[in-house]
Amino acid sequence: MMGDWDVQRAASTLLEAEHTRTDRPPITDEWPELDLATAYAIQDETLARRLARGEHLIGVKLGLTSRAKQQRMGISSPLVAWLTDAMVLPAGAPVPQDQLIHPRAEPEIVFVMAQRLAGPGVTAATAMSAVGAVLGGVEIIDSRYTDFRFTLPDVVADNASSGCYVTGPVSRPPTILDLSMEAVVLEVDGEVVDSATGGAVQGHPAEALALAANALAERGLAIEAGWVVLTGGMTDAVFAPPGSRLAAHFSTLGSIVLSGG
Ligand code: OOG
Ligand code: MG
Repeated sequence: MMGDWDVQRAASTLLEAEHTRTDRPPITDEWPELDLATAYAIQDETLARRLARGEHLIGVKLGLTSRAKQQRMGISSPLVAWLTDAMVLPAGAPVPQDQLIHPRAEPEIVFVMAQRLAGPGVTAATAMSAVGAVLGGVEIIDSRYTDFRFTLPDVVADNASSGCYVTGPVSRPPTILDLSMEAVVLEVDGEVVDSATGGAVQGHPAEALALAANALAERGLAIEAGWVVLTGGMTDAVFAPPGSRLAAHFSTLGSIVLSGG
């Protein structure tokens, strides 16, 4: 059985699970030798297939950049994954439950790039100088794996549990904010369930951006001008069931209110 797995089959399996909204066991249960380089090849193959069906590449997302996320998932290493235009949730739209398996919501700091950013050797300071705007965001993650149980290669192959994301109403130039101090309070049905500051994300979200640029450079890639970068969940993710009402209140980047559908 396990000898049957390869990049093509894994990509087909994950995209099919997404399309049919059917969760499944981690691929490494059957393919324990799956390594990180092969997992990124699977991620890239799923991107190629998304683009072949007409989606457009619009940026990257980081995953597992905060201790809250790393502890929950039991994985201490950050990762990068792809964003396409099909993953954009318009402001005010409910969580698209009919397209997702078991969505969870997490607040993130979002960058829009003014300039191309290519590693290696990118620091937080050089990363920040390539940013055009900063926004608050909420990512709706949706693992294809049952109960969000996975290893690092599994979640890399699964495009870091990508679902969709919404950005907030306020866009600021990066220079006027101390992003390590930017706070977010996460509410479900009017009750505060979690809070964090930007410092939770690798000490500063710009560190996460630098990390992404340097990680992509190892694969001969760069962060392009105009791209969106989700820097990773600041808090643990919360379930977003139908009928719930989620809110992420940022200290200077405004509030995002989201109906669970
Ligand atoms: C992996 C996705 C991680 C983040 O911001 O940490 C991610 C997961 O938690 O399922 O998007
Ligand atoms: Mg995320």
